[in-house]
Amino acid sequence: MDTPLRISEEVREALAAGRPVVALESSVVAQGLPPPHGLEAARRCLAAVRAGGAVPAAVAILEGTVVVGASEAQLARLADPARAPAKAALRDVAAVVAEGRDAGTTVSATAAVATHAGIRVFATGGLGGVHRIPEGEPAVGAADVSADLAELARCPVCVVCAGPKAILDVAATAEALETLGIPVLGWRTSELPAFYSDGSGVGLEHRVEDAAQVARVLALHFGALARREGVVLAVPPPEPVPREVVDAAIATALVEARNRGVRGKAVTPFLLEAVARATHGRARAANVALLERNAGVAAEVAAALARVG
Ligand code: PSU
Ligand code: MN
Repeated sequence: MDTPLRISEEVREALAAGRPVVALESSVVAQGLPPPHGLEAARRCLAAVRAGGAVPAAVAILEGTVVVGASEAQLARLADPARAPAKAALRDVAAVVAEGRDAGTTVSATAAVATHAGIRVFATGGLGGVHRIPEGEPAVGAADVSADLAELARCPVCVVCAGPKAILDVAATAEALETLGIPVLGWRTSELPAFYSDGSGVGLEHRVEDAAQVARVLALHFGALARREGVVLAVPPPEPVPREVVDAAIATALVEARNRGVRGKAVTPFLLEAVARATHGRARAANVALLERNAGVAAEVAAALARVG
């Protein structure tokens, strides 16, 4: 059987030469942001990685091939809802490939593919995690927990994000990261950011001031200590929306999701869009800005890591 992984020439050459490479996820392009914002975000992320001195390696599934280093044209195709791309978490990858479909890859799938390709740094917007239980609903059965967490626990990559998505139970997600043994570093902050906002009330013990410091921690964690858990680098959003505004919007979005019976992998894109609507686009602008910022910081970290060796 042919390997379904296709690494672009530029990414392959950079990896072979030990030059910095940053993986990018694509579910945010395909499902996380509606047109034209998905493609705009993708373009800005690609440019930010290059400006930071690294080669972007956008991961996507196109006609059943897992592409590492997707081009802008390929990402444009994913951003077109008329083509109905799938949302591929890691568990969906084999089936989507077998079906020959297109898919955006979530954090879990992208972390696994990046690890397979030998890429150590990866940028996204917000991490998936433990979902909230809507008010009035019994806390029975398994909670909705993103596969991002379990997969990150077995992929030695540094995920640069603005913390867990604010639509989640951020404190519970922080606890889950601790249980899984996933280190969390605060980028010039001692508080876990919550995606749209710079604060969550959850303190962070390990604060880093620059990329060289992150690279030293990564070299110790993945190298000297030979750990396989990923590392979260939490970067505060550059255009934060005040927490009261976000919280009110999320409360509305959760009720809307429950009333419409939204379930499974549709929950996260639905909530993000509902929050964007309830904040008159403010949350969406914050989302795109933080994606770009995270891509830029990831490039700096990849460059510093390439220097450490
Ligand atoms: N970051 C964003 N927007 C997104 C996502 C991340 O700014 O839409 C995506 C990521 O791909 C993440 C996914 O893995 O949302 C989580 O989805 P779920 O909660 O269904 O696991
Ligand atoms: Mn889920």
